[in-house]
Amino acid sequence: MTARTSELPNIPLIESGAEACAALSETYPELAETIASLHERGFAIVDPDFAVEDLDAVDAYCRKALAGIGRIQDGWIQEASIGRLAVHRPVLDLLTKLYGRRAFPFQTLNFEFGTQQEPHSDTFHFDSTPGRFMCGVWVALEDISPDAGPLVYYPGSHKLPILRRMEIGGNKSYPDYEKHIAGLIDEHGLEPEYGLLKRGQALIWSANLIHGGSRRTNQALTRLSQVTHYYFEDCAFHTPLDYDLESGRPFIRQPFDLSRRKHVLSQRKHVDAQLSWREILAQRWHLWRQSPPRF
Ligand SMILES: O=C(O)CCC(=O)C(=O)O
Repeated sequence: MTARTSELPNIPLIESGAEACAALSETYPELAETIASLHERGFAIVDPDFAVEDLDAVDAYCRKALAGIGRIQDGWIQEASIGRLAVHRPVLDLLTKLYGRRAFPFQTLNFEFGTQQEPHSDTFHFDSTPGRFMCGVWVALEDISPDAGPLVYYPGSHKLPILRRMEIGGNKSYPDYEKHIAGLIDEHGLEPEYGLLKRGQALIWSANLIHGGSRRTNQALTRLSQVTHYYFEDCAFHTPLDYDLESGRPFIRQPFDLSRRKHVLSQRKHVDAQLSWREILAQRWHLWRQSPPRF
């Protein structure tokens, strides 16, 4: 994306009004269905045409490395094929068109089995200023069985206001947050849908879409998957769970852009806070020492 920063949208294009989405569909008619689904329902299922060799390599790595662990965060630091799925050009280009800012991956998670994670929104874990410039891309590494605890999500929930920590009593624990989300699902009569994706398909979810892992009814079934979390250029990036509630200091992040292989500082023009130089350098040194492979 070559737009000057002053021309970048302050709301993701797909989360802007119906008119902006209609204009986006006119520009990219081949994406009309994806645009409509993300705008109205907060998710879209796409087939990004990943290389079969990459799917095979991630699948093989997960079966070996995840045995007995179940989950690995930032596996791209060890395994190049995980990084290749995260930086897959068609995904980056698609997200950039949909959001109006350049997308970059900053975290990967790989799972062997269904997570059975309670419903939550990513905005509680990874927030941005301007808001909603974050999304998740969930990739099926095998055909997903309804008995393997598929991803569950609540269409339309992305339109709810972003929940702030103070609204659930500030320092309360994560289970209090989960209870609050369960209450919202009841209050708004949100109906679940399940991610029964085929191998190689991907589900994009909006930052505020409520999602989680449904119950595994067959414990023997694997549910190999990769989630990549994306941020967008020229924002401030923060972690609501780490806010210092007493001082009101937002916890500013320095995400690592896997596609350009460099750390990205939060833009001070959005949030007047920054990590200290010691923190910035310590994070860079920590990653450098692990010498991630090229992908
Ligand atoms: O794969 C799942 O079951 C849930 C993953 C998830 O919620 C996340 O990565 O935010």
